[in-house]
Amino acid sequence: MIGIKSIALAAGLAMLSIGSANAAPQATPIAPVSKPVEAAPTVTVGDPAAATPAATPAVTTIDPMLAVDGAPAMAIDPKVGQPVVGVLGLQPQVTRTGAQAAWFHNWLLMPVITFISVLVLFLLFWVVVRYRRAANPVASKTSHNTVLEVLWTGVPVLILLGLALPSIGLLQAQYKPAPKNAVTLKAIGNQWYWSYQYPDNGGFEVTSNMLKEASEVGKGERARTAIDGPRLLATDQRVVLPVGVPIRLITTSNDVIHSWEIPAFWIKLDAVPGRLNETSFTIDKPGVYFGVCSELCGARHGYMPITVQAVTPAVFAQWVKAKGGTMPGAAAAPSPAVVGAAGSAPAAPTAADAAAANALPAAPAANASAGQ
Ligand SMILES: [Cu+2]
Repeated sequence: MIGIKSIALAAGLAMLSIGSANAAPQATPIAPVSKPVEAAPTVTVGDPAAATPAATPAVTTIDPMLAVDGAPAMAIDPKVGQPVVGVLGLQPQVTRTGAQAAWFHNWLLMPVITFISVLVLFLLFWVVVRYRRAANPVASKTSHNTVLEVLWTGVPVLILLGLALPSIGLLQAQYKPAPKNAVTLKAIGNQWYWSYQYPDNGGFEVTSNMLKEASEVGKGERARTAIDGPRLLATDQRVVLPVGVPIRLITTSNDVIHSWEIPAFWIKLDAVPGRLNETSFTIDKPGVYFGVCSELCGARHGYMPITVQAVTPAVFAQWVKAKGGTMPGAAAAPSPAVVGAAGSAPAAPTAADAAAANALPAAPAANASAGQ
């Protein structure tokens, strides 16, 4: 079983490496993060289909911006979306829930915790010094003090209440159901890689494997470069998501429990076999964000990272098209398979495509919210 998987993986990497030789020089100029992204929307602001015919009608699915693996080439900000050497604290948050949580952590929890710890430490020292035997030979016999007892019960209760209120608000924000116009990303854990489906966009699937170091691959195989991201975090295929659009994240697993996590999104959601977990978030800033599987899932648990590339909605639409998918709002476009279904709602071909293209049936999202 593992043997077959690793052979398939090696074959896939080898195939990717053929093209990566071409792609690398294209992406090499490490431009400011936003540059490659901002350039594209001007091409296809309205209907993504409108811009392509002008260029080369024969090769409409390949966007010049896309690297060979289909992900738009985007430079990485080494201080955002990944751990930084020597830096403490939470990663810069790029979702509203993340910002709320970071505020709660940085400006409420940490000050309160620090104050209480320092106060208790001070009291301990004070008791040790002031009431030591030499300084205080006759000990007090006091055993009750009503005012003190009311205070040391009441003050902690007030502190806990002050923490509980924003905490409950944060909990609620983290599990807020996604609105109707959300883009659905289904993350499926496998031993030991992630696969992704876009049920709202034609149900195409993306498989994301960790990129190995140059010293670990055979000659000619694709290895990690600085453009891909840090060691153990870079993947061969990035998950592409639009910024400013609510994302409905659904997780499940094909084998054991995994956990899909992106620290910069304040997202960590278990991927459990036979079950759908759901949450939602909205990314506020374009960029590349890294995460790892966060549930001990086996021997290669440490080698199934997650790479999300957040782009503008227009670029996302281009990417979806390049992957053979469809945008929910767009008219049933020049896909030869859907000639007959011109008038029908976009949802119908989407579901049909998903069922046909994927061995794993796309379970209805309704179950997910019911399960929560
Ligand atoms: Cu895992």
